[in-house]
Amino acid sequence: MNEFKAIYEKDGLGAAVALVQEKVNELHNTELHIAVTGESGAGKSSFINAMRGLQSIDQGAAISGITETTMEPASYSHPNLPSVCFWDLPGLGTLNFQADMYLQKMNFNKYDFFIIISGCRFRENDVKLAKEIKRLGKKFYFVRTKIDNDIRALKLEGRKFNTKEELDKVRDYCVSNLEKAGISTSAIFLISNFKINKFDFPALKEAFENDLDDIKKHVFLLSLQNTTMEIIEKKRNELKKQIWMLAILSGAVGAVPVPGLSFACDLGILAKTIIDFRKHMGLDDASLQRLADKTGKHMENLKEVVKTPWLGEIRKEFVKTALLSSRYAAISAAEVALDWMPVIGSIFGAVSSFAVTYKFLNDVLDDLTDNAKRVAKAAFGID
Ligand SMILES: Nc1nc2c(ncn2[C@@H]2O[C@H](COP(=O)(O)OP(=O)(O)OP(=O)(O)O)[C@@H](O)[C@H]2O)c(=O)[nH]1
Ligand SMILES: [Mg+2]
Repeated sequence: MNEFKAIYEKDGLGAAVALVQEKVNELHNTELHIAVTGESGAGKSSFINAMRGLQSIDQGAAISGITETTMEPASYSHPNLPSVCFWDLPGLGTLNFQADMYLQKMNFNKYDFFIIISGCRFRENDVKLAKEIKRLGKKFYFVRTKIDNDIRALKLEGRKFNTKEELDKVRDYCVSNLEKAGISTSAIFLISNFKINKFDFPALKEAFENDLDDIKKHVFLLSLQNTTMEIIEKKRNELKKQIWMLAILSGAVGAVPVPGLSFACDLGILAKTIIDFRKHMGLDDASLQRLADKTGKHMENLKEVVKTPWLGEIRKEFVKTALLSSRYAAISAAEVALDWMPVIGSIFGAVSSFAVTYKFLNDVLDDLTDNAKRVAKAAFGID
């Protein structure tokens, strides 16, 4: 907003709006590339599917359980957010390269960070790779999959055990293996690819989030599946950050008076925004279907809890009708009550278009968020 104001004062409204458009484009176009490497059978494909909210039987899923002998990185983009891409890299051992040569072949520079996966213990190759990644200035995470198997085995043995203590044992074992091979780190995440809310999976997602810069973090958060209320809230906050910019664009770019509305706005931008928000909140049909498949629920049962008017095709006419409702008829700048409203007011003169669309998009987002929470509750049984 400060930048917007400064440019406005220096170069006028056109330049300031162009800046907003540029920022919005940047948010939409920023790519995130995550490399996943590890020996055959370590759980790379399963991990990539878990992060994309897919099952291995879904269309477009990475095939798991089959030893693939591809020598090239294979890319899997996120079903809702194609700018987020996971790369399945053949293990260093499979290719018999030195770590530096391997990384060069794998187009090292492309990735934002690396995940080194093992289904049992980390070996010399994992360490060689980690050291080279570090030397080249990128980040990596060690992820130990199949922890559910370790816990299940203890149960089958009929032993009494404390899960946390057992996890710590596995962790210590991994740490000491890595130390022996020459790298000291305590950041090892123990996960099950089939239980994305358990063990260290939530901590792993949080580590990614914290290590990314603002824009990449934004994209990463939006790519997460709605498995906890906290994730849904985080998504809401990320989307909220865009609203003032979208309200400016809808009021300023090619804003023509809409017959029946007392102000000019671009209904197309608003309709597109609602469709985007709905997708990010996992409420479009395709997302609901994937969730139903993954959680073994019936699609109808998930749809039952969705009570938003923003279903099906979002037509401009429908957006207009919503804007005409009494709720927005007499909205004032004071109601929007933002610190920077005076700036917007001074720029747009009549603030009505901005204030109404700003409030409107916030209401839509809040409504979609509430629905997303109900769906998560129905799907995962969480509160
Ligand atoms: N129990 C359990 N099984 C897992 C987990 N992750 C993967 N598996 C199983 O381990 C096997 C190998 O998993 P994949 O995801 O195919 O492993 P990959 O690393 O992609 O293997 P390649 O493609 O051959 O390199 C499959 O049968 C998976 O179902 C996990 O976290 N827990
Ligand atoms: Mg695989």
